[in-house]
Amino acid sequence: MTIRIGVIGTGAIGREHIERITRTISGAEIGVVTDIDTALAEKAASEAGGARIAADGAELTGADDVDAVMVTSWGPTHAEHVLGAIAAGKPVFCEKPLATTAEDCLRIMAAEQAHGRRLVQVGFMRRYDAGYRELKRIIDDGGIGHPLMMHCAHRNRAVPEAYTTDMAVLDSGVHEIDAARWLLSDEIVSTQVVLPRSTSRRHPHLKDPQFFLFETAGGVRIDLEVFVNCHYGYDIQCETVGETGLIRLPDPARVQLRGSARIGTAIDQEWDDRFSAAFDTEIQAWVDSVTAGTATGPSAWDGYAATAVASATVEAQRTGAVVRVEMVEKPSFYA
Ligand code: NAD
Ligand code: ISE
Repeated sequence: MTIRIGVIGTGAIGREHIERITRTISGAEIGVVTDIDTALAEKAASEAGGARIAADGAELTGADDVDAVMVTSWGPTHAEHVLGAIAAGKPVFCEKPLATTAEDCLRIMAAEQAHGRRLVQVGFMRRYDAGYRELKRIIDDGGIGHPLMMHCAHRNRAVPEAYTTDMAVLDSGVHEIDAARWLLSDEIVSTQVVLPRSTSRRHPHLKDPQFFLFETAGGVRIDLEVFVNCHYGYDIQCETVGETGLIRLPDPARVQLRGSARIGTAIDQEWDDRFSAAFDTEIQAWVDSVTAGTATGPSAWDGYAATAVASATVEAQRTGAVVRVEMVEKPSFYA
């Protein structure tokens, strides 16, 4: 059986996912696409081998020739499209964030629970990266004893002028928020922001880099550096210190070059190079789960928790205070 996927939003990541569904993974094809930019929709439709173009997200989610929906539009539009897919009873993969407010995430969770079975997967692809998976396995197996501290860094080479100070957590750091919750099987309960001197290489309105300090319900402390104009490449670090050991996310395997009196390896330049294999695994797992009829990946609860922590962190950026993360109790539906 081939799943016919409808894609809402054919910008950067939408087109990458369309390409991997068309060329790399099995069990699915792109049936329909839509974008408010019709030229982009047309380009994507042709790259997908002649997909149909829907007028908008509402038409696409309700269409008979769409079995499952992929939402890769701008964050503020995600809730509307995910709710549309749930109303149509269709599985939906939504790129991060699930929604830009915790209230919208709660509306999505309520709709999914009313439907009676899980339909939503959120695009936290770190969970499909081989290195992160090994960290998770070792922590779960007790390989470092009880985790005590986690040190993370999220560095982008550069960002466009439209990137704002709050995006350091809403757009970038949200990946580490999800990864930390998942690795530690714990929820983040408080958040704080510390601002070092800013780099001269940023756009003037932006505070960059930033430090975030999180605390989990179990008492683990997590520090996260987000530095989105680090200049040298795309660099993701994660180290967890436990009672009996320490584990560190490996850098991607690269051939070592010796020459000119130096030893060196290449550094990825962009997120889609660093995580291309994880994206392939993620989307294949989603397609397989749609075929099997059982959602398996990061859930609407995970999307809600990440948005709740990220929103509290934006408040911490604004106020300079340590902010408690307000979350509802986890419904048994998401156990
Ligand atoms: P983008 O601006 O390149 O593409 C978004 C597209 O959505 C645009 O073409 C825009 O015209 C279209 N669009 C916006 N609102 C729409 C609507 N209501 N209906 C139809 N089309 C609409 O952005 P992007 O970089 O592709 O990011 C898209 C989403 O993917 C964001 O939520 C972003 O956070 C997420 N993302 C995730 C990762 C990751 O590492 N997992 C990486 C990049 C982007
Ligand atoms: C982007 O939206 C992503 O999700 C990337 O994974 C991240 O590294 C980048 O900082 C974000 O802007």
